[in-house]
This record gives sequence, structure tokens and C-alpha cells, in this order.
Amino acid sequence: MGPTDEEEEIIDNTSQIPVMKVFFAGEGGVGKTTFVERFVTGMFNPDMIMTIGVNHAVKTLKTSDGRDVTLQVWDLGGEERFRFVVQNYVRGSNAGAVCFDLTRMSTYINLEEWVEIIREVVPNIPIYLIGMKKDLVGDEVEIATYQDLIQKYHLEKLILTSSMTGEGVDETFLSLANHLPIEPEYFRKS
Ligand SMILES: Nc1nc2c(ncn2[C@@H]2O[C@H](COP(=O)(O)OP(=O)(O)OP(=O)(O)O)[C@@H](O)[C@H]2O)c(=O)[nH]1
Ligand SMILES: [Mg+2]
Repeated sequence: MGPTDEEEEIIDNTSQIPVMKVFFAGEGGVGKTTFVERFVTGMFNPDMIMTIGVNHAVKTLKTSDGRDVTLQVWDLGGEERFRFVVQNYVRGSNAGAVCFDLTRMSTYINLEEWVEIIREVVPNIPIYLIGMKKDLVGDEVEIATYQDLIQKYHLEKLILTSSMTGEGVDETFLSLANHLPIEPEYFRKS
């Protein structure tokens, strides 16, 4: 199971703008879908809507050096029963985000299993560690607590975020977009 033809067609509509494939992974309920939605719509959705399988979103932005890029975002359902599709959606990504909930340490501990599965198919791409729901924990986040995964799996930096306040949302997507490859063969033609 992977992207359907219909989903691939959405990508082709973005014509001349290069497309970058990114993923969001992590345990159920950590806030992935809310985060992507916040970025795409600018709104915070307080409702709990479990992702069945995978969600797809597309948004064009500018990299720090002024290049347009369309991010094609795969937001993976965190429930254990959807684990079998993870590698199919992660494969071929240019960059990604592994996410946990700052209010639930178990979601950080269990993230190691995700990173193991993901690194099997994309051993070298940049992957950010995203700590979500910062608004619920205040400023007392002990960043040192979350360094072991970064070191063990060569992740990019930890970004603390809140889909409620918007903290870290643009930073995360800009960080991902900035990994847009320079080489033309990476650009997807329509
Ligand atoms: N206070 C607060 N609540 C949040 C934040 N982000 C998400 N939530 C809430 O957390 C709940 C779960 O969020 P989702 O975005 O559905 O989580 P998910 O990671 O997509 O979950 P799965 O689809 O099951 O993998 C929802 O009720 C959200 O409104 C945040 O930054 N702050
Ligand atoms: Mg979701």
C-alpha cells in the first residue's frame, strides 16, 4: 500500500514548482495532524480526530534563499494497526519529522521504534525531532532529556512546538523546505 494514482495527480498540478516529499511520524494523539493543519490553514483544531492510515497535504512556501517549493506532506496515523504502511510512505522522502507529545514521555520513548523503522528505508535524509504541545508544559522543558535519539539516529535538532500558539510551526516547515536539493534531477516535472 502506497500513494494512489489520484494522490500522485494532486502533485502534478503544481506545475513548475519543485516538489519535496516530507513525512510526519509518531505515536497516536501527539498532535501531527493538528500541526500540519495549523500550517496549512493557520487555525488550531482542538478536536480529536484519529488519522486512519495516512493524511496528505500540500503547501507551497519559500526556502530561506528565496526558492519556491511545494511541500508534499504525508502525515502518518500513529495507531499501531497502521504501522505496516509507514515504510511505504516514508520511502523516497527528502526530509521528515518524528514527533512526540511533551506531556507524555511514553511518546518519546516509543518514538525509538518509529525511528528504527524509518531509518531502514531512509538512512541518510534529514529528520527533525519535534516536541509538540509546548503550550501545555510551559518553559520548563529540559532539552537534554531528548538528546539521545538525536545522537543515536543522527537526527536534526529538536524543535519545540505548539499548534495552539503557533510556536515552532513555521520554523519546522521552513527547516524542512531548506533541504530542497539544488540538483535539477531532484525536481519533479509535471
Ligand atoms: N493544547 C494543545 N493540544 C494539541 C496540540 N496539538 C494537538 N493537540 C490536540 O491533541 C489531540 C490529538 O491531536 P492530533 O493532531 O489528532 O494527533 P495525531 O498525532 O495526528 O494522532 P493520530 O492521527 O492518531 O496519529 C487533538 O485533540 C488536538 O487538538 C497543541 O499544540 N496544544
Ligand atoms: Mg493524525
